[in-house]
Amino acid sequence: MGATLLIITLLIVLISIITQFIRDMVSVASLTSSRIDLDEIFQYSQAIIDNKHNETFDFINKARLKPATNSYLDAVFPQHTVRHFDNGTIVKENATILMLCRNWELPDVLRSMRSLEDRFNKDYHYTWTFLNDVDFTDLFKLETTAMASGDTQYATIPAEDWSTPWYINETRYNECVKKFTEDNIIYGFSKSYRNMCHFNSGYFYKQELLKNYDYYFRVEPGVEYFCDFQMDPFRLMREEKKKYGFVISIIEYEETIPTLWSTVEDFLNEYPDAQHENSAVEFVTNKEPIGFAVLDVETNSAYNLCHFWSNFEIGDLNFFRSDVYEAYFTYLSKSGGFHYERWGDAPVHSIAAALLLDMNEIHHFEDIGYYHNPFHTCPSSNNMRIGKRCICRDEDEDDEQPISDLEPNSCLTKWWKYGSGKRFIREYFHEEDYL
Ligand SMILES: Nc1nc2c(ncn2[C@@H]2O[C@H](COP(=O)(O)OP(=O)(O)OP(=O)(O)O)[C@@H](O)[C@H]2O)c(=O)[nH]1
Ligand SMILES: [Mg+2]
Repeated sequence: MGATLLIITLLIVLISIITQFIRDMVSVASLTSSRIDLDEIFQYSQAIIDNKHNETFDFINKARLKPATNSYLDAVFPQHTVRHFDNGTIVKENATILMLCRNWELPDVLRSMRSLEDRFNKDYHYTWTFLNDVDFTDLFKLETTAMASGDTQYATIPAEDWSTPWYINETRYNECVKKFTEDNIIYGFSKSYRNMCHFNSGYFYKQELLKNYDYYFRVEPGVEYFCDFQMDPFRLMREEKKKYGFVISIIEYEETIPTLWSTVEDFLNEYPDAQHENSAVEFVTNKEPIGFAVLDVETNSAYNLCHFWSNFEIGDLNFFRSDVYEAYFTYLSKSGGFHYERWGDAPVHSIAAALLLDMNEIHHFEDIGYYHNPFHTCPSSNNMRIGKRCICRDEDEDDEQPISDLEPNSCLTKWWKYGSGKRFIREYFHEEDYL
């Protein structure tokens, strides 16, 4: 009897050990397969999307924005960056990464480089071009060369491309700077900031080092890219015939540009053919609030203050080199507004892009997560965030001022409605290359 009981107990223990073992094996197997199976990750992310109330879709429906193909469900993300090879050599575009900066910004320069190299350039090795109004130090060159995965090149900007133009009246200039300083207008006190904006508006693309390139990717010190690129944005620019690319669009401080729009109107009167027949003029002039994201813009001109935040730009240098852009810049510069006021290169580039280009030549890189103090943006689709391994900033961080693309200070909804519409992720990944 005792022996039978012992045998039964042993059997039960044995069975439970075997059951546990089988359970463990099954869970290890599923864990292993989920680690290697991207499909499962995306099914999981899809479930999140399906279950979650999707405010973006609701918003688009409410606002009745332009219809577009909803291809979120079909998005496929490559495990690795998709690159073109020709005889074993990577095919790159005729492009460079461009940074205007100062020697003392070196730590932040390196931070930006590290981020962009990790997320994009380590797979391509595009050359970094550095510009400065004074000579770069040996230390700057040494450390940035070490950080770059490709070549680096450095230039000192010629004094005539940086300094105050001859047609600016020195006395009036000083008075204006004083007034802007007293009025506490952002960067109103700074002449070097004005030089920088003037240079970025009309001289960067004329620099010797850029002369042979078609595309540039503007980078500033201290920025961060949140997601793997997984594709070459320069290639997208060329293949899709894009001339200006942005990630964030917000409203400008009106007090920095009191006469910018009226000067643009004067320019258009003088050059009536300058404006493109399919321009995005509505994007920069329409003041109607859209949906629940009420943009409360009361301005003193027809300009609604929307601009592309130009610390991030991927652009076609040939657009800036065009006769029409040159005429536009020269007209604005001669009016004196860069100096007597404090026009930023952001509204100047943006108005040019919105008026002089076909709206379809402007591209919103909605798949690039990006931070430049104090704003940041991240792809709105969970699927995309996971697929591109984004590490987005926490929207609740109270020392930051997050820019959700549907916040009132964002102009993105205007871009969706009056620009070239909302794009969907399927367009970014050149699926035909790896499906
Ligand atoms: N070489 C040089 N670069 C400058 C100068 N002023 C600004 N820059 C660069 O021009 C770009 C824009 O200047 P920022 O100071 O970042 O201007 P911002 O982005 O409007 O403002 P914050 O980033 O908020 O300070 C950055 O890449 C700077 O490094 C200057 O006097 N000399
Ligand atoms: Mg900056």
